[in-house]
Amino acid sequence: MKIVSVRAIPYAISYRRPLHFASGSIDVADNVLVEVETEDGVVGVAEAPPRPYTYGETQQSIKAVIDRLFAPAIDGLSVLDTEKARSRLARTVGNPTAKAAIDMAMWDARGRTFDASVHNLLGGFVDSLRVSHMLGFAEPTAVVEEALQLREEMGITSFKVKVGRRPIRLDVEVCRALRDGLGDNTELYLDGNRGWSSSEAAEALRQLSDVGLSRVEELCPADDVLGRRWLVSRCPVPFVADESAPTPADVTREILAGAATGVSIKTARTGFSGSMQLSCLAEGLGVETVIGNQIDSQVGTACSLAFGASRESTSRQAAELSNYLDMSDDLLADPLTIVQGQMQVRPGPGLGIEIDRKKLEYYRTDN
Ligand code: MUC
Ligand code: MG
Repeated sequence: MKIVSVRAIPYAISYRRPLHFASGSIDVADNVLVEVETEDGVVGVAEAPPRPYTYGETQQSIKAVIDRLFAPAIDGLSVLDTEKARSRLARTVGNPTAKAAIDMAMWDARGRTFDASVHNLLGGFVDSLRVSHMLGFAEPTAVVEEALQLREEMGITSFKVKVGRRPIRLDVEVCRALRDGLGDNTELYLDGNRGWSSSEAAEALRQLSDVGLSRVEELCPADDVLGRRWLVSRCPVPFVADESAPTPADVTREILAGAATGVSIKTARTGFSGSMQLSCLAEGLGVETVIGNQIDSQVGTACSLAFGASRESTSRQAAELSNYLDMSDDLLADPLTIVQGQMQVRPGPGLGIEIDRKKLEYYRTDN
């Protein structure tokens, strides 16, 4: 079970259509596939998506920190030593997605070694999750068309709507059009990626009070300390902390300060070990969690799925699992599917996924 090699493989797969949101946009999945190999020849995989506008990482920085610091730090550990690995990686600040990918690849290798699924090793609560899809910025008719198509073809009935534009009317019109077009039996919630001020967000919530939103996320910056608390104290639905609370300390601070009343858990930034910590913390604090999407490929989505379905509290809400659908291709030999709005957990071993080696050779950018 001893780790003998850690490989960071950059690749690039374009999106068929870009996703635009208040803090940035994505038109290419320029991720880093991470492989952890043991002396027994077992290879665990996961991946790190660079999000410079959220975490300061780039594809080059992820590869460099893994090659230079993280691979030597965990060389020789067992794949069971995830806590030792976490402690050694924590000596380097930042780099959350690089750290998370190593943790998850170790878990995948652990599952493969014991012929057990990661999902079961983590708790194995349910076998599938309800899927929620993120809708990026576009004209109201185009957003409604996209949502209707996803509902008709895949049965998706939960949508996170990206907001945070100025003037707020642009987003209010999209939300109204969605509710009119989809009717009452479809979940809608918002994510502002810190785009509005607290007063703009309050005004948007006032204008949308009859639209039936189930929750909202990062409508204004957490650094707008008093404005954010003021907004959250007036918010009639859970206010989710996403990029403002990526660590247990951040979550504790934001929730106890009244700056959020829910937490987004993204395996892409906290891996399985850190996501477990966050989930237990949120349960202890008594706040709801949602499995978020770091605009993941199918590799990242398989990780979110394995974790989200493993615990009771994380499986209650629809999980953001579907934005890989906008990619022009992916790396899995056996693609993920969404049927009747649900995604089924892969039985394993490990994450239950295999990388298509020909595709990896084609899309990798380091050869
Ligand atoms: C989200 O929930 O904020 C936007 C950028 C990113 O990396 O993830 C998102 C989705
Ligand atoms: Mg978010």
